Amino acid sequence: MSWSMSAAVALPDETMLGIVREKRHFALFTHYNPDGDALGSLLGLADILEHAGKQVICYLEAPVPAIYRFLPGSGRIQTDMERVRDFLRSAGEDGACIALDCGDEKRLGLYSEEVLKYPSLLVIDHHHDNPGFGDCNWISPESSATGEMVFDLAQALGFFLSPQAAECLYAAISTDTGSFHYAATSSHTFTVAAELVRCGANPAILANKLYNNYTLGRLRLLQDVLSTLEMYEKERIAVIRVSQAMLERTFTTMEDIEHFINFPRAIHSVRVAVFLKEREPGHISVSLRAKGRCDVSAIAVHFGGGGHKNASGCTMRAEHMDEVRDALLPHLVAGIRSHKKKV
Ligand SMILES: [Mn+2]
Repeated sequence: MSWSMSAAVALPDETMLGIVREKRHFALFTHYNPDGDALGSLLGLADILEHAGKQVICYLEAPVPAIYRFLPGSGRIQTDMERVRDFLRSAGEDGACIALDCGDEKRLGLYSEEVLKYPSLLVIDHHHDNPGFGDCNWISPESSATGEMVFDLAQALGFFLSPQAAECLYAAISTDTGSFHYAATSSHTFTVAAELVRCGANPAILANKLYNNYTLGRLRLLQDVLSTLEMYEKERIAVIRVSQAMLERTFTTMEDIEHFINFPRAIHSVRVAVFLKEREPGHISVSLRAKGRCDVSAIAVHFGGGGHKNASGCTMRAEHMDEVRDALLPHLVAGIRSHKKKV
């Protein structure tokens, strides 16, 4: 056995490095319903670019979810697209847009078409099925999180990493790897995490802010959600659900369900965990999390969604959540069985 460098990861090409080095105005975007990786990579990159002397604007179509408001810089995020338009207009040729953690252009949300039309759009993402919808694309499915890629980008350019940026990127990686548990966690992920800690990210403080942050209402909501647990296929498929009535009863919102899917996924026999969410009556969103090699992104794509092989989602129209479950089950069973045969 020998000491070796970190696992091979795709680094940004010279075109992307050149654009980030030379342009001086950047509008940063991430996906709607942002998670820790979306927000952490957005705010981390904003901080890094500003320390490199650039002007930066960050856009989200809705306010930052409460549990991520502790991230340094979260208060700076614009929800007014007109401000972004002004920024890009005054930047002229010196401006670029960057889409972070967006598996496809639809994930940009309300203004995706407008962002796509912008003459200089960079895409930085780790979703394996990203079509490369930008003018310059860096897609690295080997990376555990977009936050990990932002670190690699900063390092490739020799840009300074402040303690605030380190915190944002550490939060991005910690959340997208399920605290360094998921399959995409590589030796490089730990190398990056170690560097982030060296630059000022505090793992214990961040773990408390990210995971040990429940309100009483949120714990009561978890009680309600776990009481819906259903098991199928010899306890290899677990299904939980959340309804609008549960949110009302516990004075919580959909933001409070973050990470709940890890509970059914934690059952030793479970290969796929399913979370059904009643966004509004007749409008059900689905999260799928696989343990092992069942490809749940293929199932999500079949129903008009997308994501990673072991973490994906889609949205369906149905009167009742039972209908959504019944539509999904045959695909989940087939997914688990097809994998078994290959082994
Ligand atoms: Mn991500």
